[in-house]
Amino acid sequence: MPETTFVMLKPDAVQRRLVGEVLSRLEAKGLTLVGLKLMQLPQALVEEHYRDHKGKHFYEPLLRFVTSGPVVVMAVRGFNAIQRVRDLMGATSPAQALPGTIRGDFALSNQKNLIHGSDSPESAQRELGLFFAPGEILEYTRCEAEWLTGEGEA
Ligand code: 3AN
Repeated sequence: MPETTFVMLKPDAVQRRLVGEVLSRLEAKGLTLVGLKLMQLPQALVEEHYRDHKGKHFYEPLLRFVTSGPVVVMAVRGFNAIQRVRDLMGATSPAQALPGTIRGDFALSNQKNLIHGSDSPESAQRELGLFFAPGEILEYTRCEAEWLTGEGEA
């Protein structure tokens, strides 16, 4: 099913100049970029984004980390995009993230694990709405679409 998911490249990805590397992995997998911004996130937005983690031991440090520098936020579209981005990301912990995944290849800690991707259609919708205004997510047809997808896929 075609889906749009929310992806954030956290401050460590920007500081370590891994934005291009991560973006090219998403593009190489056939996913389509339909929204993109560099942002310095306000505290309130990060609190809302991570509201499910409130009270966990890593919550306050996570807020400090994610507001410590610019992040890149993206809307990424494609067939089963939510799960495909999660597969490309790898496990939360770098100790468990498999080689070949973004975190498996580059992440160094549970906190500084480079990338966030929505984990369900409900969170994708909620998170896209938090970070993108109406009109900032674009619809367009990729010229090579028919060569990268099978019948019934997008
Ligand atoms: P994921 O991003 O893999 O879906 P979540 O949603 O469980 O992981 O956690 C959200 C973010 O909180 C993670 N990306 C990471 O930055 C941070 N985090 C999660 N677990 C830990 C932990 N045990 N210690 C420090 N930070 C953590």
